[in-house]
Amino acid sequence: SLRGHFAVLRLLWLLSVFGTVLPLDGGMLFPRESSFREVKELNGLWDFRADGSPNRNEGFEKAWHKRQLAEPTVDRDTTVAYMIEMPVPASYNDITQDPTLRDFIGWVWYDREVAVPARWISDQGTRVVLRVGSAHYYSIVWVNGEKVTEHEGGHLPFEAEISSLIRREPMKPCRITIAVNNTLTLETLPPGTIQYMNDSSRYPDGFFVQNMDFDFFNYAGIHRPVLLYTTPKVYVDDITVETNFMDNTGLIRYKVSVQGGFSNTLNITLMDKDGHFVASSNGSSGVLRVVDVKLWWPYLMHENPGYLYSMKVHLIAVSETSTYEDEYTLPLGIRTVNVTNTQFLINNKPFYFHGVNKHEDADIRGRGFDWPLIVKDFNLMKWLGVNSFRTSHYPYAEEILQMCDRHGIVLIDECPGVGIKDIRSFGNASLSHHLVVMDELVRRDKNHPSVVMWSVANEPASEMPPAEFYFKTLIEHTKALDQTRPVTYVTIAEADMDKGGPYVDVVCVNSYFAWYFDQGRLDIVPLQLSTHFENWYRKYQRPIIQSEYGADAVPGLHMDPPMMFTEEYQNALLQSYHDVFDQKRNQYFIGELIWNFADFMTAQGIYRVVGNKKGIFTRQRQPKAAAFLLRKRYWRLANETGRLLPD
Ligand code: GCB
Repeated sequence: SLRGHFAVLRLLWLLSVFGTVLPLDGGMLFPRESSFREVKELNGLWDFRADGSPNRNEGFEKAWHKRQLAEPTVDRDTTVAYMIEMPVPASYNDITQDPTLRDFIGWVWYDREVAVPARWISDQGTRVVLRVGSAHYYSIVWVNGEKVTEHEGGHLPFEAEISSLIRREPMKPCRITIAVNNTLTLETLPPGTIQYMNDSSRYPDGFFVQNMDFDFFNYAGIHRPVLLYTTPKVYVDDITVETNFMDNTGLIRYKVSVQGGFSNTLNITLMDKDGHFVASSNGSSGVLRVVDVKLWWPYLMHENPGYLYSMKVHLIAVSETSTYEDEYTLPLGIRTVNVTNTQFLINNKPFYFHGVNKHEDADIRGRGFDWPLIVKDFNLMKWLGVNSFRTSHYPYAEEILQMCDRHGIVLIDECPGVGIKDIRSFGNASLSHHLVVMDELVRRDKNHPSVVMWSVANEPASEMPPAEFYFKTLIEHTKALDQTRPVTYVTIAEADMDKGGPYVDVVCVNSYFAWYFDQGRLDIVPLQLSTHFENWYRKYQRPIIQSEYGADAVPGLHMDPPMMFTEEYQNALLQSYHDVFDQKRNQYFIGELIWNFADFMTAQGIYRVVGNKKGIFTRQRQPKAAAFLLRKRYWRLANETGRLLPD
C-alpha cells in the first residue's frame, strides 16, 4: 500500500546519510538578532554616481572608492557622473527624470558613512560582517578604500567580514563603497549581449545597446537591505535541517557548522509556536523527535497552515583566554515533499498548485525591497485563494520566503536562468556559473518549508544539442545539493524536442495558445491544450504543471464579443484553459500558475505597451476583471482539492 511504501521510505531516510551537501565554504544564515548578535541596518539615502565615461571605467581609473563620492575633487564633466542621493534599497532606474540613468549600462557607485558602535570596535571577540541582500548584477565592495569582496549575480546575498579593517582607524567613520554593474554577457545569468552599432551615419561614436532574451526590465542597483551584523568570534556559521514524520512523531535531522576554531558545546532546543519546550539535543548533528507533531501545511489545505517551530542553537566555546557564546534561532516547519508519476505530495497528501507567477516589480522602486508592497501582495494572494507561487524568474528576497513559511504559501524557487537562448550560453563558463548560482540558492533557501521545488531555468532553448549535457549536469548537481526536493526547469509548449525533459521530476509547461499563436482564436484552446498535455505526459510520465498561461489586458478596455487586449478577452482565455485543466486534474495535471500576478515593466518594444499587461492586477495592484474570475475558481479549487483527505 501507499502507506507501507512511505513507512519504508521514512525508515530509509532515518538510516540514510545527511542529504544536503554544500560545496561552498561558509553558510549564509539570514542575519537575526539574539542575545549575542546585533544587527544595524544601513538602509536610507546613499551617495550615488553613475560612471558615464565612454569606457565606463573612470571610477576605477580615478579610484572613486578612495574618497567620498560627494567630494568636490571628483570630476563632474562626464554625462551622468554627478553625485545624487539614491535610496537603498531600490533600483536606481526610475528614481530620477533622467532617461540616461533609466537606461544606463555600466558601473554605478554608491557610498555612505556609518558610525560603528564603539563596543564593536573595542571588543576583539566580536566579528562585524557587512551584508548586501542583493545588488544587480556584479558588485565590488570597499570599506575605507579597501576592497572587501566581489560578487556576481543579482538576486542572492553576499557578505564580508570587516572586523579588522574597521579596527585599524577606530576614530574614523567607516565608509562603505559599492560599485554595481548591470552589464549582461553570454556568461551571466540571465545572459545578454552588448552590441556596438558601428554605422557612423546612423549612430554616434561608441553607441551600444544591451540585448536580452527575457521579458522584464533589467532593473539595477542595490535591491535589498544592506546591513552590518555581529557574531562572536566563534560562531554558528550554518544550520541545515531536513524534516520527516512517522505517525504522530516529527523528525528533524539537523547539522550545525561552527566557525572560528576551538572546541565547543552546542545545545539545540526546539520550541513550539507558543514558545514551549518540545525537544532538545547536543552536538553538531542529530535528530530531534517531536511528539504529537504539528505539521507544516499549505494555506487552504489545513485549518492551521504554516505552523513553525523554532530551533534555538546555543554555542559555548572556550579558549585559554576567553569564552564565547552565540545563539541563533531558526524557524522551521516539519513537512515532507514527494513526487510520483502523477501526483505532488505534501505530507503524503496530493497537493494541487493554484497560484501565480510574480515579479519583484513596482512603480518607482523597480525591484527594490519594499515592505508595504510585500504585505499588500500577500494580502492580495490570500484574497485570491492562492496557495502557491513561482519566484519567476530569479530568487526573491528572503523576507518574502519567510512570509511564505508563516502563511503556508508554497514556492517553486527559481534561479535567474532565464533567456538562455544563444548557443554560446551553453558553454562551460555559463554552466559553471549556473552551478555556483544553484549552490548559493540552495545554501540560502534550503531550510524554508515553503520551498517545495527548485526550478533551474525558464524556457531555455532546450532543443539545442548542448542543452542535454547542460541540463543533465545542472539538474543532477541540484539533486546532489538537496535530496529532499524535486527539481524542474520550465519549458515552452512549442519546443517539443526538449533535451532536458527526461531529467526533470515535474514537467512545468508555459503556453500562450490564442495569444502568441492563433491570435484571437479562443476556440482552438481546448484541442491544442489537451493534445499538448497528452503528448507531454505520454513522453515523460511525470506530473504536469501549467507554469504560465495568460493574455495581456489593458485595464478599462472592453469589448464583447471579446477581442485581444480587453479585460473580456483575458477572462475568456483563462476560462478556456480552466475547462481543460478541470478535465486533466484527476489524472496527471497538478497545478496552474497564472501569468502574471501583476503588470510589470519590460524593455521598450512594439509588443509591450509600457510593460507586460498580463497581470490580473495592475502594476498598482488594482484588480482587473480576471482577478474576480480567478478568485472564484481558486476558492472553489481549495474546497475541492485542498481539504485534508483521510489516510
Ligand atoms: C513567457 C515568459 C515570461 C513572459 C511571458 C509573456 O513565456 O516566461 O517571462 O513575460 O511569456 O508574457 O510573454
